[in-house]
Amino acid sequence: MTRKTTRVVPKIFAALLVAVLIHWGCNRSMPAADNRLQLTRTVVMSGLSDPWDLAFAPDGAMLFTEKCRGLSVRTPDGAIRLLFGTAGAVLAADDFFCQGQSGMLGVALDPAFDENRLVYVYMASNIGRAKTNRVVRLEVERDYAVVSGRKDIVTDIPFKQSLNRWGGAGAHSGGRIRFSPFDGYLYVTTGDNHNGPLPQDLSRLGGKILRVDRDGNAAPGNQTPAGGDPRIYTYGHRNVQGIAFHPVTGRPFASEHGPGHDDEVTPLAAGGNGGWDPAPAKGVSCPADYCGYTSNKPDGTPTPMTDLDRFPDALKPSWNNRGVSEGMSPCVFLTGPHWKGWEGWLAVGFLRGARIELLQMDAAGMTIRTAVVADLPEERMRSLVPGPDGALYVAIDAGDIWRLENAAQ
Ligand SMILES: [Ca+2]
Repeated sequence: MTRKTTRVVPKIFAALLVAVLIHWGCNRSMPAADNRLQLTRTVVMSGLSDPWDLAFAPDGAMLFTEKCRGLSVRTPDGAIRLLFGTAGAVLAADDFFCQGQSGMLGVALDPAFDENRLVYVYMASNIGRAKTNRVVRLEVERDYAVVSGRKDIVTDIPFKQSLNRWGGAGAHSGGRIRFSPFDGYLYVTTGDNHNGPLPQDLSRLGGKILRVDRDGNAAPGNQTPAGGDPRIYTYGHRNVQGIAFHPVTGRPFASEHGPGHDDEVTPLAAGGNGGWDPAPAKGVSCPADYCGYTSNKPDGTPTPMTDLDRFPDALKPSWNNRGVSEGMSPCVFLTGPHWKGWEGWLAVGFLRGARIELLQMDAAGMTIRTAVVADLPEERMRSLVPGPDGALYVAIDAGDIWRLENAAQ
């Protein structure tokens, strides 16, 4: 009996130890059960046509873009007015058009909007021989009844002119525009147009993040590599859909579509290379000279979103969506004490992935923990913008604008 007990006790102890280790391991590798942010959702508007972006004025007005229609406002009294774009707008734009992923995309208000009434949009234009994406500045009267003073401040952002093996015209245009509350300059995200050499070509503005002043001139401190267009802040990007500024450090972060692998969130630095280079290496051939969905290397490995072999000093991503691509779209930091334990997390929207994910970062900007916004309808999340009331506003492709409020308040 004694001998039997001495054999059993170590076995029980070993089994308990294994159970404890498995439990500890699971807790370390799997999201905790509370890793979900519960928010209260209200539908603010519905029936819109491909809403793409939002901006709030100090008076409470909400400006919003619809890709094929233009820029509109919902005034504080609830009236809705088409301000700029298609026929019937307060200011019509004959050159405005939509095609593929392009049209009336980002919108931003000047940091001094209350005084100067300047609004900026990113739109497709057919002025001139080749179609372009451009940043257009407008002046909107205080009653939103008059729009004037159109000035196209960045006129030479490349546009994919025609269909090729990889997709239709108007693909990969980028299109988010945001003023940094830290340096006051306008950041403009662009796309690679399914064009192999474009992201690493420092003479052209596709596959870049630009940083300009309110007249479209290069901002000081861009540190563009010698000989490059001085408006370029970072280069080597694929199709940047979101840009946000860390609430403490002011550092800009970009969110970017991957090509079937590796959607990326990347902390940026002036003059940095995002490491995307879909041009074929010597001896490699790709349809339409674009290797974005295949391999740019002789060894046949997929073209990486951040190619540290070609560019050892490339900007390192903070997060790569677990090696998959789900149409990562906008991003914004949650700011303000009402977000409680979630204050300072980055909210990231997904199109095909149809969710809002939350990233917690360390001091270096690397993601250390993720969570999701719980119980949202599975919709394509196109725009995430904080409102003046502290809530998070969301535009979805299906035509709604939602207001999300922290239920734990
Ligand atoms: Ca990259």
